[in-house]
Amino acid sequence: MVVKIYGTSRAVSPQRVMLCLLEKGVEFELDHVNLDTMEHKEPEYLAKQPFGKVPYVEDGDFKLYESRAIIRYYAAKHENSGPPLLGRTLEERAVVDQWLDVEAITYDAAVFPVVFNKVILPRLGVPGDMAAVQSGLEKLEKILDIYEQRLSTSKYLAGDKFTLADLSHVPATRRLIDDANFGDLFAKRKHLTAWWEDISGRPSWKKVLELERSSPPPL
Ligand SMILES: N[C@@H](CCC(=O)N[C@@H](CS)C(=O)NCC(=O)O)C(=O)O
Repeated sequence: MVVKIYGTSRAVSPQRVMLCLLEKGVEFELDHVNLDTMEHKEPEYLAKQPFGKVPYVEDGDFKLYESRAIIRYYAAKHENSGPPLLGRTLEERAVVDQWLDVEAITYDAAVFPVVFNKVILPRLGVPGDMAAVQSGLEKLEKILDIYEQRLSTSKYLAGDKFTLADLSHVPATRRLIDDANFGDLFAKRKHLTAWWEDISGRPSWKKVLELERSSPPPL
């Protein structure tokens, strides 16, 4: 059964799901949802994803939204193919969950206003709120100091293996570094830099970038 992902290969949250499926070797197809024409707020799409966000997936009769719930599901469903993205023991899994929550609740909350105001709004011809960018950057400095400390004693966030905890960071971090041009935040922290080079160098992420390049413009 081919997994159907509703969304766009240019958006961060669908990219998180594609990245996980590529790591696991799960076949998927993208059903393009045009965010520019607000297709995600149309009744037909809201009937699938009532919050009007992408991604939303259909896997036969099974339907799911929220990108982190989706990656947890597929990492568990395909635990024995591809890399073990959840951890093996109860404790390893708990640490993966801890860092997944840090990503969702703390990291993303700081990165999002930076990328939204510095990149997304200006692309739409709307001036971004530079105070929100500044505030996000100040929060990120503190957050990334903690990451640097963690990564000085651990190759990956949840231990010595690449897991969902690392994977979940990739799409938004790429926007922060490459699109918003805040690579300095990483460059000045050597362990963070090594981690980013490692996780963004994985073939799965290169494939997501290829899919992004071949997707219908814009967003
Ligand atoms: N927590 C949700 C966030 C989904 C989300 O915000 N998706 C963005 C694209 S990355 C979106 O749909 N934006 C359009 C909108 O919010 O109107 C998830 O992880 O799936």
